[in-house]
Amino acid sequence: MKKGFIKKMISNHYTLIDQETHEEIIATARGKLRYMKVTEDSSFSKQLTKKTKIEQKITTISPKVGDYVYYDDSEDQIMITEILPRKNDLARPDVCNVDQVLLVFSAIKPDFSFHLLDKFLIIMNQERLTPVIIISKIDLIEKEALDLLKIDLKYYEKMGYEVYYVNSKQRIGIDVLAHIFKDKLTVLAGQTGVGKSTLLNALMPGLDLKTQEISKALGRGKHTTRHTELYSYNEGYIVDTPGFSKIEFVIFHVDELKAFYPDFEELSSSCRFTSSCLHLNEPNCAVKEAVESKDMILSRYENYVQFCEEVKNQKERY
Ligand SMILES: Nc1nc2c(ncn2[C@@H]2O[C@H](COP(=O)(O)OP(=O)(O)OP(=O)(O)O)[C@@H](O)[C@H]2O)c(=O)[nH]1
Ligand SMILES: [Mg+2]
Ligand SMILES: [Zn+2]
Repeated sequence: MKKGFIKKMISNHYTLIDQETHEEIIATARGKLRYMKVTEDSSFSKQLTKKTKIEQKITTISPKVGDYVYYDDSEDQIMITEILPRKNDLARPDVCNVDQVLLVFSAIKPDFSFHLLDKFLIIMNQERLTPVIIISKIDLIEKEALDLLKIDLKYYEKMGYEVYYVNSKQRIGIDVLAHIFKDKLTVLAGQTGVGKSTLLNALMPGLDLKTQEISKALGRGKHTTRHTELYSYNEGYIVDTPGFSKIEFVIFHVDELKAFYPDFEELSSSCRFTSSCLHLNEPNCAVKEAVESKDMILSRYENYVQFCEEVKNQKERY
C-alpha cells in the first residue's frame, strides 16, 4: 500500500503527493471510506451541537484536503483505499491535519480588535490549534497608535504567542516570516479585508491571488477568496481562506471558558478558591488582582467577563 497526501480536490478527483517519491498523482475515492477518529475534536467555525459530535464518531467520511491516505495503483484507475486518522479537522476552510493558524488582523481598516483576538484564541485552544498572530497594514496606521498596539500585544507575546507586523503591499516584515511555514500545514484566518491574500502574494510573488481594493465607504475589503487549495511554500503548505464577518465559539458552561485562558490558569493557583474560582465575583482572585496591578491588560479581562455573559445568555435560550 502506498501512502499519499491530498493537496487538492476537485469533486471526486484528488491530487495526491506520494510520500516516498513526492510525485503528483491523480486518484479517485470509492464513496465514503471508513476511518477511526483519534479525538472528539471537530471543527473550527462549523456550528456543532453535542449530538452531532457523537454522530460523527460513527459515520464514515470522504477524503479531503490535508488527509494522509493509502492508495492502490495496481489497477488503471488509482484509488484511495484508506484515510489515516486526522489530528484535527476544520470545516472552514475544509482541511484537516492543520499544524498552525495564522490569525491575520489589520492594524486599521478594519481596526484591530482585542475582542476578536481573545475570541480567536479561545477557539484555537479549544481546537488545540497553534496560532501565530499577524498584524497587517502597519503602513496605514499612525506611528503612535502602532506603538500603543505593540505595547498591549506584548502581553500576548509574554504568554508565548508569536506576533509579527507586516506591510504586505511594500513587502515589509515578510522575509522574517518565511521560516514559520517550514514542514507545516498553515491556515490563514481572519476577517474579510484584513489582507490574507495580499500577505500570501507577498510571500509568493507570482501566485497572483485575487485581492480587493478597499471599499472607501466601508473601509474594508469585499469577500474575494472563495475556494480551498494548498499552496506549496518553504517545504510546507499554506491555505488561503475566505474571511468571515462573524465568528463564534461553542461553549455551553461558564466554567469551561477559563480553561481556554492559559494566563488565567497559571494565576488560578493563587486565587482563594483555587480550582473553582471563575475570576468573576470571588474574593481574593489572583486574576482580578493582576488586572488591578496592570500585570494583565484590562481588555483581556473585560472580554472574558463579556464572553461569560454570552455563554450564560446562550444557555438560557435552550
Ligand atoms: N496599505 C496596505 N494595504 C494592504 C495591506 N494588506 C492588504 N492590504 C489591502 O487590503 C485590501 C484587502 O486585502 P485582501 O488581501 O484581499 O484581504 P483578504 O483578507 O484576503 O480578504 P478576503 O479574501 O475577503 O477574506 C486590499 O485592498 C489590499 O491591497 C498592507 O499591509 N498595507
Ligand atoms: Mg482573500
Ligand atoms: Zn480567580
